[in-house]
Amino acid sequence: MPAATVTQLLKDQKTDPELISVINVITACCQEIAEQLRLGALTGILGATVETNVQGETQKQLDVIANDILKEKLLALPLIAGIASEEEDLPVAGNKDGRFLVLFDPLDGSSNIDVNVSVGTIFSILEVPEGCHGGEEKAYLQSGRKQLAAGYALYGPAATLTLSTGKGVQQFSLDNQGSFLLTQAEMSIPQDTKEFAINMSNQRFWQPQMQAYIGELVAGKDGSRGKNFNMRWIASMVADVHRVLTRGGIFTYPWDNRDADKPGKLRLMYEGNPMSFLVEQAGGLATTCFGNILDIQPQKIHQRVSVALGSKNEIEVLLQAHQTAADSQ
Ligand code: P6P
Repeated sequence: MPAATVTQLLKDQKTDPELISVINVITACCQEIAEQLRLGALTGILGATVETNVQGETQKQLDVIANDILKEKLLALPLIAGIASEEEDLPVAGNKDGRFLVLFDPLDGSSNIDVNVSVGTIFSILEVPEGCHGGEEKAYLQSGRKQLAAGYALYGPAATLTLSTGKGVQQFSLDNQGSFLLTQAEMSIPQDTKEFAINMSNQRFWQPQMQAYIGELVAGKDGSRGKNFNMRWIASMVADVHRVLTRGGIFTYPWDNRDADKPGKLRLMYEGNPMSFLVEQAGGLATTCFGNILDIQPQKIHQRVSVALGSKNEIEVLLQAHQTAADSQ
């Protein structure tokens, strides 16, 4: 029996046909982005532009190309009321009678492109609230619990699509005819782990309880945990989170003590929320260390969030470290 396509899987799950149409457009965009990436060096589209985005980050040519592919194809769909992107200062209105809002990071981890390390596309789908339209920021300021679907494409040794509409997490692989075919029907995060992902060079900026927790992981058998841990850091959230979804672990980009208004580097609406949706659907936890990420009521479309997500039992150890610190204050 041939492996199911995205459409077949979603139909089997009795997904709203209009939501299937939106996901199919996103999937087609990811296929096109995968092709652009594969040929990048040959077509001269690697490297940076002279522009910076709203985040103050230098835009790679492929950031702009991926963003334009998603923006153009989604806004051409009458079902789309609007889009919001890491690469767009403001939301872009679509059809005034449209039903869906799509938020995306078109090429997450793009600093890795020029060194041929995995990057990805992250997306989140919301319904436009009654009385709102897709050109206004307030339409998008919904908690992560309101997501109808979320997922990412990972452009790695294989191009894969990981997706959830709230009925578990499924993974698809891109075949050589340009179709994503089902390769994992039910992704589930192991509850325990010996692997953690963090950028250790920021250690001096973490809160004391995070420094203590990570210190015990680094201490391994010689510390209170009594077992050795491994560290991984790809500096591409999609790749690090995909490893966690596949074999467990924790991924964290913690609170930064330097700026109370900038609680972390990652963006809530198109990184934190979609990834947290997937992680919870796969049996893991996703927290700021002070509350569930999916419960946050957003205030700004590009607002940042501190993130710790992954294996349930390990996240609970981290949360206990924060609770103990709070109790001692
Ligand atoms: P650092 C990529 O720029 C990104 O937004 C995530 O994909 C990744 O996890 C993180 O930033 C890497 O940040 O500070 O290690 O370069």
